[in-house]
Amino acid sequence: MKSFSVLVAAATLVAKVSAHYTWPQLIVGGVNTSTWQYVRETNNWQDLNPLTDVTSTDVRCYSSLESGTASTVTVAAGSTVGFTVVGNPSNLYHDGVLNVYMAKAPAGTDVASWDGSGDVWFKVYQIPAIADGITITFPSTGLTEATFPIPAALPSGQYLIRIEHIALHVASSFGGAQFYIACAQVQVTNGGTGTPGPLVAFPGAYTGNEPGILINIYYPIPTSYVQPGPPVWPASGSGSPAPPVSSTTVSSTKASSTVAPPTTTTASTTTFTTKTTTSAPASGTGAAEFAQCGGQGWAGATAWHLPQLSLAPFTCHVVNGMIVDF
Ligand SMILES: [Cu+2]
Repeated sequence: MKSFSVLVAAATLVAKVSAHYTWPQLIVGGVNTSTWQYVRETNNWQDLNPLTDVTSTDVRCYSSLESGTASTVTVAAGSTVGFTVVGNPSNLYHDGVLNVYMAKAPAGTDVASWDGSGDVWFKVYQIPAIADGITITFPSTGLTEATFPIPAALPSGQYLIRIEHIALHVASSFGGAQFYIACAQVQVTNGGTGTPGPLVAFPGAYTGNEPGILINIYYPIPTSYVQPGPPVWPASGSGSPAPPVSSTTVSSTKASSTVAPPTTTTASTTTFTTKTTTSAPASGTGAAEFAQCGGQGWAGATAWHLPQLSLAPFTCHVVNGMIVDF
């Protein structure tokens, strides 16, 4: 109980910390470009809050409240680009999954003034969760950036690149999943002759009831995971992490160099602490929202959560020894 008192005291001190994130910088040629230079400034550029309504037009680029002054940068088909995470802390610290979509601006339309409407979006990259029947893990958790190839077969032209991290730590009720979204504007050169697809619309691609969006990732532990959205285009060797069972069929060096999620960019400045004490949930006291973090039923290695006892909208995390993101 002594450690529980310390826990509450620490929580009180930092209860106002907003611990979310966004994607302000495009990575081109291995270099971070300036904040909101090629990425459309998102509504959450200041508060970092997620989008939770997948039927909103903002599920497209999350930029309805901003002025849309981003420039368009030239990138070659087949080259690697990415987005840098900025937040508090600056990494994808929520357990979740990642998708990257692209959409081609209609002929004659400047991508800088295009809204991305219609069935125009195709997926080029994803980092799903991995459920092996015993545990579920989230390879995107902790990344400070997400990089991926522009498909070599992609025709030249102007495109939006839409990245999303779908945080699933409180996704067990409808609307609980948190979408961290941004769109960049690119001019693709040296393109191929492929036909991207399947094509989806935003909003439209998700209802919020998908098994990979409306999901309790803690209890019972999911024995499988279905990544939201269409399959990655092109179908193979395009940047989607290969399931372990099929990795032996991926034999080309090109494929093996592009299928794995980045491993060299995991968070190095943030220490997630595993809860080691156990406290019964408090009831009828002001500590209830903290007591939900008592550790019962959760033994995760990177953070601790108790969504089955969650007092929405409170969730529990320990970052650098402090509790954040209530
Ligand atoms: Cu958050």
